[in-house]
Amino acid sequence: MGSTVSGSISCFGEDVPIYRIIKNKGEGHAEKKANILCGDSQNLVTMAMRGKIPKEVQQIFDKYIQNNVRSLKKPAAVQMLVSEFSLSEEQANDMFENFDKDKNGIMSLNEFRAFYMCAGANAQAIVTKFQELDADGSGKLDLEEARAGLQSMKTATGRALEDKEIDFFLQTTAGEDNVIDLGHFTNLLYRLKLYKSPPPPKEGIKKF
Ligand SMILES: [Ca+2]
Repeated sequence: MGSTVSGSISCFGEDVPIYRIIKNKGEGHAEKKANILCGDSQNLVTMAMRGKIPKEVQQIFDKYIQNNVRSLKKPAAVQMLVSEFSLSEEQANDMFENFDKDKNGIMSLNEFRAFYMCAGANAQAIVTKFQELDADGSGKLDLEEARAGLQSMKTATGRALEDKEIDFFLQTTAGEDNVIDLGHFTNLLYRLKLYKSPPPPKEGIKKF
């Protein structure tokens, strides 16, 4: 079983075969499984929320909490992202929306930890790359801009992505409106950093 799959995304230690996903797109189950493990941004955030809270994460967060409540309402969270990570208001807002996993308008410590893991000290570098790719300066990447970006990037093992891999990353990153904001882009870079898959086979991907 599954012996014909030769590409996978390594996501927090779990390998997800990507050709199965592409092949069966629309058939439901495989696609759904991919989304649970690795595919969409929100589930990536869930995964990044597991495990111990690093000390520096706690320390930054605690500067902004009030009355010992270990969560930040959106305005305080955005303020933190602006002050600590030199983001603009809009950028901080996109980050907040992306990492507010349960969409309750509050950033929990775990949600902040996910942000810290995916962006953290690299937030400015991510913004710079994002702006470089945002050719029309709209503040969002459309699929063409994002595709050009992916074509210029490398996997964790240092090779360029192939077209079908780029399609996969785009499909699983863009929001419903087919645009990629700074929050989605942060996830995309993080996934790429984890992506250690060998190149896909040139042809002859068999059916499952
Ligand atoms: Ca939340």
